[in-house]
Amino acid sequence: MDIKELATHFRAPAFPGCYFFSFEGIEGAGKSTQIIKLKEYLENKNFRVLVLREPGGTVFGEKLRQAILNSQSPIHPVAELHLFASSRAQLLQEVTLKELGVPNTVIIYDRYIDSTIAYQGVARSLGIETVMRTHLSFPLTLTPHLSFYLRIPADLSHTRQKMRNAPKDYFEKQGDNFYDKLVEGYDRAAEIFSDRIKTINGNQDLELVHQDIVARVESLLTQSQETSDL
Ligand code: Z5A
Repeated sequence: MDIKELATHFRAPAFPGCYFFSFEGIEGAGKSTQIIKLKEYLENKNFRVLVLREPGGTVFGEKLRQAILNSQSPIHPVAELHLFASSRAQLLQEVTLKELGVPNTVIIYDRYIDSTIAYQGVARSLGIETVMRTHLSFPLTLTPHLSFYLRIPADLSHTRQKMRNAPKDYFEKQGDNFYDKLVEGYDRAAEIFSDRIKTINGNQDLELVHQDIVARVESLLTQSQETSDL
């Protein structure tokens, strides 16, 4: 099976009137900032919005998050891959699938499988195919309806990290080359899942970033409404 064929095994969950979105990008791309703004926008449209983060979102997932982000010794890339996939499977089963059963719900993930493609698949050199094969069992075959990839160059990520002046976690200690590979990884993911992933310029005023995201969301909502009216 080649990568394009592997991609056909992934699909968005079918809960009419409910939506699953994810935000992607390297550190400092603006994910948290834009998630807050989109949540507010959707709540004003009377959606019930839940924000979940990866890794994490469940008791089990938060323990895995601490294990990796606070690790003082190197973790094998294969161990990283399975750790992120474990946290994801648990979050999908324990929270996401259950909550999407409640009418008018939007689930927003702060990172999802495209982070695994970029970080473990490309930057850690495991290969995109390996990452996708690890996700071939349900519920890991579920994808968001839309993923917003906030694209910024590696040097802007460093500038924003410096401005924040917080202690560096496990991945933030990696060198410049690692960040260039991450950008390459996200670009590859956006090519493979071109229908789902919307690449947004994260290097513009945050209101303009928000408007770009809202335009994509509105287009999906209109399309879904037209389909349900048929
Ligand atoms: N990881 C992995 O390896 N594999 C996986 O499968 C998954 C994750 C799921 C989780 O990190 C780590 O796990 C992550 C990848 C790895 N690597 N690291 N580190 P995390 O959740 O702790 O951190 P993060 O996701 O990278 O969050 P972040 O660093 O906070 O970035 P952000 O949420 O994208 O950015 P932000 O907080 O919204 O903005 C950063 C700053 O920039 C802030 O001061 C903003 O005010 C400013 N900002 C934002 N937008 C703009 C614009 N447009 N203009 C100017 N300034 C802006």
